[in-house]
Amino acid sequence: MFDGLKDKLSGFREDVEESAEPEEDASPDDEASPESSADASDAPADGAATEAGANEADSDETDADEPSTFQRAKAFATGRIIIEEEDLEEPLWNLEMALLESDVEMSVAEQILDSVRESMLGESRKQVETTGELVESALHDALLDVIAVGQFDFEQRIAEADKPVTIVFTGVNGVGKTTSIAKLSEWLADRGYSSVLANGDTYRAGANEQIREHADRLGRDLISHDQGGDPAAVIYDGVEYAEANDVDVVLGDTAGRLHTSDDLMAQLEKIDRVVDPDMTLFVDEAVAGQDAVNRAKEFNDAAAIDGAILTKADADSSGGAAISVAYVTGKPILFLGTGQGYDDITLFDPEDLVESLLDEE
Ligand SMILES: Nc1nc2c(ncn2[C@@H]2O[C@H](COP(=O)(O)OP(=O)(O)OP(=O)(O)O)[C@@H](O)[C@H]2O)c(=O)[nH]1
Ligand SMILES: [Mg+2]
Repeated sequence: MFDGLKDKLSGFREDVEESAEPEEDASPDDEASPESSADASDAPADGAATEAGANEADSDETDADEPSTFQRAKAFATGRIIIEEEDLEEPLWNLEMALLESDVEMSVAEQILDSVRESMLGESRKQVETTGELVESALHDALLDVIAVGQFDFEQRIAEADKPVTIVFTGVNGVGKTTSIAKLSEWLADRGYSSVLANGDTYRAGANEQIREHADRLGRDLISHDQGGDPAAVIYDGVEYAEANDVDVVLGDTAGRLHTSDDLMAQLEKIDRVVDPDMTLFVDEAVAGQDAVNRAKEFNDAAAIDGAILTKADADSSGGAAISVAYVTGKPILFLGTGQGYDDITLFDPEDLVESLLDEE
């Protein structure tokens, strides 16, 4: 999962290490040991002079903000590294390219770059024990900031909500909505919550049979109407059924649609009006990368979503959608689909994702 992106992030660390660590000839051994040399303070500042030299009036070339070669060499001798803006220029450029190639959305890539730059340079130029550690913590924080946008505790929300909790699933065709409903029903059962499936996909031939198969296999009840019926009415019936039978959660499926198909989007509005669901979850496939990010934004604009499920993460190496969706929509990714089995669903944990992306192994 997300291996391509992982490799690219570790490329950034190597880039910075390469450009930040002093060249051989800048090591203190090659300088005339300036720290202890009495002569050094008398020597005219030549742009790479001693600390004393740098304080003298003739210090035009030793910009107070710029660490001198001596400072860098001294830092190096004590096992520390000074990161300069110019050290980051090329690595940051490469990082930006890597993120964009991995389908990270442009504004998200820029945000990551800005915060990496800021935390690596700080208010003053930073001295760090190792460049690798600095890169790691800068990337960690930058990624977490964008990935964790809007996160809330899904299980806690289910636990605290009045029952039944109604959740409607939307998205384009074939991304895994119905499969995710079946998986989520199982996920909820594992945590002690009962659920009923309601098939609001009255559009596609065979949709009833498909979800019926899942319901039978899982031993769940299914509410469905004939093909061509009103999706809002089916989900409404699902809610009534849940109320009458003390079922905790109603999982309402819908037909795949494009945000541009007006009549189908109008159906979603009707579901909103008639059922007033507690949550609308947008489902898309991680492998769709940038397309998934754009669709999440479009769906959220057309009919506000509360969160997203990214399916087929098991087949995605880019990771761009997983990184971008929350930042772009302001709504969190709540689950990752990681395979075709009922257990192949994982609660999305931004911290876990960041750690696995930065994991060296
Ligand atoms: N590898 C993998 N396959 C998945 C995952 N989730 C769903 N699938 C597969 O994706 C295909 C489509 O899944 P569906 O659940 O039918 O998708 P849908 O969004 O309901 O499709 P429509 O109802 O036609 O719009 C099926 O073959 C699923 O097994 C996942 O997390 N990983
Ligand atoms: Mg379906």
